[in-house]
Formats: sequence, structure tokens, C-alpha cells
Amino acid sequence: NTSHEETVIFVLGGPGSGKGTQCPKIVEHFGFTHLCAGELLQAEVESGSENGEMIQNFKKEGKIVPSEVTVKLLQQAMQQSGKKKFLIDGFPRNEENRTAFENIIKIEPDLVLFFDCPEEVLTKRLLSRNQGRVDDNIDTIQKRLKVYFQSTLPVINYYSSKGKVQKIDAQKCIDEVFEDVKSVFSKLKP
Ligand code: UP5
Repeated sequence: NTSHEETVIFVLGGPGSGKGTQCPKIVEHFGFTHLCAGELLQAEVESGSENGEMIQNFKKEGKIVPSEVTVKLLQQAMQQSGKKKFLIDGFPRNEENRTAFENIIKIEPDLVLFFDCPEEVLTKRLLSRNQGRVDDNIDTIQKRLKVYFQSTLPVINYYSSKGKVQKIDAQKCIDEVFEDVKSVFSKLKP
């Protein structure tokens, strides 16, 4: 990023690949501001916003919420944080998300961290999570996986063709995954 002072790292991977588990560890060790798109959308639902019902319905169906909503929430969170190094987790999930971020926020990610994990492992983790999420039932999990393979993988492939993707084997145990994440972050320029 030559024209911006901000650093953005996107954290992508299938549902249950460990994005939400690893990001707080990255924050603790490397001092980024963690923005989880799914959590920002959930907060919007809980705030009783006019978009809340629409967001909740998209989530139940495992569908991707329109970019204008998500990008606005990300933009607000970035501005309000007053910080400059962001770890953006679970976004961009499709090409529309990616281009909306580029056009509105106008920052290219320095890096895309990709948690690669087989489908069976993802399904098993989500089914045993048991935290009352509206989308952790087998029906919605299958829809989320389909959306991931159809819409999010192409975004990862796009960044891969630009040489920005660092792929992590997310099948390993949590601590081993973090060791691999640490080695990626240790090589980043300060
Ligand atoms: N776990 C984690 N790592 C493990 C490991 N290495 N070994 C064994 N177990 C491991 O982990 C999931 C579970 O697995 C946990 O129980 C954990 O302990 C265990 P987690 O870290 O939560 O994985 P994560 O990848 O964060 O899974 P999550 O389900 O949160 O990912 P999603 O991408 O599905 O969820 P998100 O909140 O990003 O999105 C939810 C929905 O919001 C989407 O489906 C969509 O409808 C909507 N959304 C948008 O529309 N737009 C957006 O930009 C973002 C979200």
C-alpha cells in the first residue's frame, strides 16, 4: 500500500475453519484491530436496526448480506477505532463484496490469510459448536458451505493470482495452526 497508511489483512476460510479462534490470538501477539464482519452484522441485528430482520434472514439461509450494508459497517468500525492496522475476518465473501470494498474503502489488502480445511471437518466442528447460533444446524451449514465454495473460493483464487494469499492448513489443532499463523505474521514488514 503506497497510497494509504492503513494496513488491511483479510482472513478467509470456510465456516468453522477457525477464523474467530485465531484472530484474537493474532491481535494479542501482533497488535491488529480485529473486525469480524459476521459479528458486526450480528450487532446490527441486536441493535434493532431497520436492517436487522433482513440480516437475520440472510444469516439463517447462509446467504451473503448485500455489500452496501457490510461495507458501511466495516467503514464505520474502521473510522471509529482510530486505528490503522486491521484484521478483517470473514469478508469479502464474494466478488461483489470485494469490489464494493475496493470502490468504497479504497484499500487493497496487504495479505489474505486463508484457513484451508476439508468440508467434513468444517461440518463436524460446526455441528459440535453448540453456541445457539441460528446458522449452526445441518441445513444451514450445508447452505453456508455451498455459498463458500461457489462465491468465496473465487475471491481467494483472485487474491491468490495476485500473490497475496498465505494458505494455512486449518485442519491441525488450534495451537499448531497458530504456530503457522505466527510464522506468516513474523515475516510481515513492520
Ligand atoms: N475450532 C476452531 N479451530 C479449531 C481447530 N484447529 N481444531 C479443532 N477445532 C477448532 O471455529 C468453529 C468451531 O471449531 C469452534 O467451536 C472452535 O472451537 C472449533 P471458529 O473459530 O468459530 O471458526 P470460524 O471460521 O470463525 O467459523 P464461523 O462459523 O464463525 O464462520 P462463518 O464464516 O460461517 O461465520 P461468520 O460469522 O463470518 O458469518 C456468518 C454469516 O453471516 C454468513 O453465513 C453470512 O450469512 C453472514 N455474513 C455476510 O453476509 N457477510 C459477511 O461479510 C460476513 C458474514
